[in-house]
Amino acid sequence: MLKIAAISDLHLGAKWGTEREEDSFDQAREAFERAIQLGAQLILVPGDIFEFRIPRQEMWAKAMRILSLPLATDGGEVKLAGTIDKKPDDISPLVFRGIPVIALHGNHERRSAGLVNPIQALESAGLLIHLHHNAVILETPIGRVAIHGMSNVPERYARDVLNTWNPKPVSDSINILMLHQSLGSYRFSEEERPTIDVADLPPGFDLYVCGHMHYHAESSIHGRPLLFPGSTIRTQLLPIESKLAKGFYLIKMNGGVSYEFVELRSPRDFYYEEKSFNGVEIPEIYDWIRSRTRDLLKKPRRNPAKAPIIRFRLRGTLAKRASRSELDTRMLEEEFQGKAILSISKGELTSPGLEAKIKFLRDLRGQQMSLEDMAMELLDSNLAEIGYEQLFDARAIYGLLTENKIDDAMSVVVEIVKKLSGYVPEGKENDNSREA
Ligand SMILES: [Mn+2]
Repeated sequence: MLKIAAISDLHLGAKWGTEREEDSFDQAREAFERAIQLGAQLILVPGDIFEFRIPRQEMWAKAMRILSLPLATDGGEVKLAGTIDKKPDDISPLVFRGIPVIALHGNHERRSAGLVNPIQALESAGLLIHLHHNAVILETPIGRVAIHGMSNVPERYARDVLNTWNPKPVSDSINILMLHQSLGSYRFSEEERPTIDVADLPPGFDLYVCGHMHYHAESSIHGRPLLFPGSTIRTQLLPIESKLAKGFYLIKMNGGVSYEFVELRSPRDFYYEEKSFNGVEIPEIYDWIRSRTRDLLKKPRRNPAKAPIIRFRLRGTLAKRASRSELDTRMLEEEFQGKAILSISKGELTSPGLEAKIKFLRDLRGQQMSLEDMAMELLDSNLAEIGYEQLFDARAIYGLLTENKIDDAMSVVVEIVKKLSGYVPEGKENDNSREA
């Protein structure tokens, strides 16, 4: 039997400089340690080991400690038997001293041709084998196993690149195909437009493993399993991530292929709360978030050692005079510091007054007016909004000002001010009107 761990999207260094900066490392370490404890003889990492294409030295140091764990474990059950389109000299013999790790670079690590990406740097250190449009053939206790890998390419080229590469299963071997792309409906986000569909994956492989998507999923294609291990860290805070555990796949090959999902214990608990308001005042939102957070904190926890993440997605409408910018999410975040990590999305809250104003501005722009006319329309609309009673003939004054007749405009204003203040020229004074 051969046991293979498929661990993906570790995103080491994600959330650096925040309360969550150790999370990616804690969870990656747990994944590697558990894979080793469970007897994995080979570890596959289909991309996004790092969050950044040029990680900080601090991240490198932590990452290399974790990635050296398999190397420091007694292995030697898997040997290199050959390569396809990969220079054997690129592979350090160190990789096979322990449990070999075979990795792709993901979209987070991708760099222009000619520049070294962090996965290639790790390969130089002998910590792993990097694949991109090539394959390694391994000698294992169950015979030969060929791992074929295509690292990440921009989605719009993915289909052409895959077709051009056109990987072929190696005969008399078990064949595994690894990618880091969105595949059809298995995509990283709704905005992505994948060009590869699951059905486009080339046939003849015994197992397909794909990184990039951040929640785990299992499917099949050409009658063989297709596994998406998902990320080990919470990054997107999608609703589905509040229901699915983080972890990795432990695959057993022995004639056939079987697998189980191993759940990690170190990820923070995650709650996703969505609420639609109707004409709500800002203090009511504060009260709701506070009481909901307190309720969630009373729930039994999977990981009591770390403060849970609570994402609030607020939608609907604010009260007429309220504005979204008045909603101080930072104040709430600080209020629960140490107890919960709040992530409050208010982008879908709208205020009716603001909406009307934006529509008005859009309409103005559509009318192709001169800048002056547009300014006048705006002034009229703003005056109407504050309930201005026609004391000034605003249009007349504005007209004078645009023609640079500042003195004329001033005398109109002075006349009105005189009237308002009850000013009467010298000599015509009336005693009663002077009391003020
Ligand atoms: Mn990723």
